[in-house]
Amino acid sequence: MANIDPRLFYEKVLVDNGITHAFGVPDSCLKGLLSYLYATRDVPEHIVTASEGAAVSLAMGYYLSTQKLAVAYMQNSGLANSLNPLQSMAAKEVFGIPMLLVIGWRGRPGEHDEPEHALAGPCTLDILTSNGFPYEVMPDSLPEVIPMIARLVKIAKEGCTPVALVVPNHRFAPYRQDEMEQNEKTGEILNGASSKIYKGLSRVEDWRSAEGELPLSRENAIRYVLKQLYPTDVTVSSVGGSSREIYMIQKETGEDISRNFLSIGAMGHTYPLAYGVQIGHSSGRVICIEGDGSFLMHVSNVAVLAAHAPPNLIHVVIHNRIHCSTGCQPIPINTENFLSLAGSLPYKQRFFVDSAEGLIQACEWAEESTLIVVVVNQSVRKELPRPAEHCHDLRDSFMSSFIYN
Ligand SMILES: Cc1ncc(C[n+]2csc(CCOP(=O)(O)OP(=O)(O)O)c2C)c(N)n1
Repeated sequence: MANIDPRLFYEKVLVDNGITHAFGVPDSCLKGLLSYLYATRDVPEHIVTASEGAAVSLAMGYYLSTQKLAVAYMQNSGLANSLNPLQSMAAKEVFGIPMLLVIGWRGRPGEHDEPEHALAGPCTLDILTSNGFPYEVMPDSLPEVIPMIARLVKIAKEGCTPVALVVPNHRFAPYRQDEMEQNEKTGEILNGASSKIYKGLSRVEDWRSAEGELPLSRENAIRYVLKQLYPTDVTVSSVGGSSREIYMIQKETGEDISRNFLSIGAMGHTYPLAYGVQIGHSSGRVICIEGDGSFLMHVSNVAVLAAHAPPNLIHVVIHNRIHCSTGCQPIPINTENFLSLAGSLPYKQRFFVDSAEGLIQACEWAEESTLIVVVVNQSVRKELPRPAEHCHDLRDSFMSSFIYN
């Protein structure tokens, strides 16, 4: 019962196995460990996300640019929230990204718990099994945990797969020195969101450059963004048309696709993924290119991450007002509300543009954590190619863009 010292767990179990970064949504079974992380680790070593999918996406992006495993932690009730990026991106059947899931196990069979855990608790191990994610249940002594994590990390690396440590209640001892330091850290994050507005390009009411038809299509907007890239930049793009257009344009122009990560799955998790890539990519910029439907799906994660995003992370959101890739169904929010929402997020710079000139200007002016919303028309080609390469090859060629220590 409550045996394992969180500091020793971090140092002897995680760090000794090469894991220094942890992202996630808090859970009471993990309380001791999380109090330790709050008190001793800053962004980006420790990032609290708005949902569990973002934690998985951060761990994925971080692995791509560092070749290192990160922890994605969560309560088992949040495992469902993380399944989309786990199944559609990280699984060995797709991109094959190793990471260590640390899952608090509420509602464990045989233990009394609250009613909301009555179904999720008994299903937890089955969910991991049915998804093929190897797991172990955490014992209550450090000497047993140390070889267990070494085993899991080996399986993760060799099998290119997420693995899980399932943590029953009362495994971690409390972390004693936490309270004051924890408050200080929270203050830092909340206060970190000062914003800088460029007149004429970023106010909601100023985004139109001229009356009439919107001049840019999604494809043209992407073409202009790609033209603004420096050789050291990489892109991370969202599911559907944006990624397929990037693929098409790079193939057409004979450009190397390896500096573009095409997220073929996990709608809504593009920005956390790009954020994770950025952690290991200080020598250039990371341009995240995302459709408005994807942006909207998990915008709370953007709200959390944009406040402390570094200057080299630029988020380009393409606002065509539809889910174009699935048959042009309208996104359920009008442009005014969409821009108000985007404008309220804690990036340091925000630009709303609808023309090539505006887009080029915004890319040039982006020098801090930046959002560029490009408002485009709805014209698209009838056919767009899909990547012909296997996802593992796309992953490996993207990973070859980074210098690993
Ligand atoms: C979790 C999830 N739900 C639904 C889909 C199906 N889907 C694929 S692309 C897409 C539309 C994306 O819209 P948006 O991000 O605006 O990009 P657009 O296609 O308009 O360029 C949808 C709904 C999905 N891939 N993943």
